[in-house]
Amino acid sequence: MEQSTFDTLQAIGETFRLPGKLYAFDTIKNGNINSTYKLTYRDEGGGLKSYVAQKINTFVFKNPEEIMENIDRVTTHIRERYPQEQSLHFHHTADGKNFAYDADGSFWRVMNYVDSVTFDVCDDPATISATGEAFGRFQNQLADFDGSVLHETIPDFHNTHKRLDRLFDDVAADPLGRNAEAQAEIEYISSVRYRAGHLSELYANGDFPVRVTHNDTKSNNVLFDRVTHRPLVVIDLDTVMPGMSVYDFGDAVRFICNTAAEDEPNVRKVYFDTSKFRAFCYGYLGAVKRSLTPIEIESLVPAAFSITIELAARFLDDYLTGDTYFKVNYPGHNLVRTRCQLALAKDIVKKEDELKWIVEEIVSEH
Ligand code: GN1
Ligand code: MG
Repeated sequence: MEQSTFDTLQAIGETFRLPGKLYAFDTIKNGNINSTYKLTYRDEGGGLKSYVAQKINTFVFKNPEEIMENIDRVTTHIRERYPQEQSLHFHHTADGKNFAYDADGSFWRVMNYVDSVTFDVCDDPATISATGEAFGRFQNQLADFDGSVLHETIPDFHNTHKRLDRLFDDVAADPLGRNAEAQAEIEYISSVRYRAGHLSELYANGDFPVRVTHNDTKSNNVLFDRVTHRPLVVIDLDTVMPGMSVYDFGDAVRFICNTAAEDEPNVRKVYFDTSKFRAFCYGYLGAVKRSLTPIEIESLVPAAFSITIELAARFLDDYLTGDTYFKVNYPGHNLVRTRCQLALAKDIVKKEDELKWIVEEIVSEH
C-alpha cells in the first residue's frame, strides 16, 4: 500500500530528528516546482512548534545535493555577516546532512517555520516598497560573497537567448502538434526574439557585472512580519547563482506590478501597474542604487521586459512539449500562463518611457 502523506512526513521528521510528535500538516501551495508542507509538532509538554518540509523536484533540480551545499554557503555567509537578522535554519540528519532521501528515493529538506505572512498579490505601496528593500538588501548581503564557489544548479537558468533558441527548436519539432493552439504567441515571441535576448547576450560577452543573484524574486519569496509588515527574510534560495542584478529586479517587478495573477486567464485584466513599479523602485533602488553601475541602471526596465518574455517562452515551451516542468492545475494552464505574461510584456513596452523616467527620478534623488 502507498504510504499516506502523513506517514511520509512523519518518517521525514524522524530522519531529521524533530522533537515531539507530528500533530498536523498543511500543504503550502505557492511554488510551481517543489512540494512544500508545514508540519506542526507537539512536544511532551503540549507545546506546538512548526517546521517546513520540502520535497525537491529532481526533474528540475538534477543535482539537489548541490543546491543544499549552495544554500548552506549562502546562509552561513549571511548569518556571519548579519547575525542580528533572521535567517533560514535547516535541520540535519544523524549523519550531519541537511537533506535526506525517503523510502521512494525522493529528496527532502526541513527548515524551521518562520511565523510570517507572504503576499501573492500586494496592493499596499509600503509593503511593495519593503519587498524592493528586501531584495535590494539581499543583493547587498551577497555583494562580498564569492559566487565562484556556487554550483550552477540549473545551467543557463536565465540565459534568455538560449531559452528562446530552445523554444524555437521545439516549435520547429512541434512534438505534440500543439503549435496550432499558440500561433499568435509564437509569432509575437518571434518578433521580439532579438530584443528579449539582448541583455543575456551582453552578459555572456562580459559587459555586465557578475553578481550573486537570487533568480526567483517573486514577492512571495519574502517573508513578512504578520503585524508590522516589515520584511523578515528572503526565502527560496534554490537558484542562487552568479547572474545579472537587473534580472532579479526585472523578475520582481514582473510579478509584483502585474494587476492580475501570474496565470490570469482573462488577459484584459493584465496590466503593468506603474504606481506599484514606483513603490518597488523606491525600496529596491534605495537599498542598492549606490552599488549599481550605469549599464545596470539603464537596463532595469529592459530587464523587466526580457525576463517576462523569457518566462512566457518557458511556459510556452513546456506547453508545446507536454507540461513536464511546471506543475499544471488544468490542461492548457501553461498556455494561459504564457498569454498572461505576453499581455504583461506588451504593456511594459507601452509604458517603457514612463517606467524609465520613474527609475531616473528615483536614482537622481539624494
Ligand atoms: C518557478 O516554483 P517557483 O514558484 O519557486 C520557477 C521560476 C519561475 C516561477 C514562475 C526553478 O518558481 O523560475 O519564475 O516558477 N523556478 C524554477 O512562477 O524553474
Ligand atoms: Mg522558486
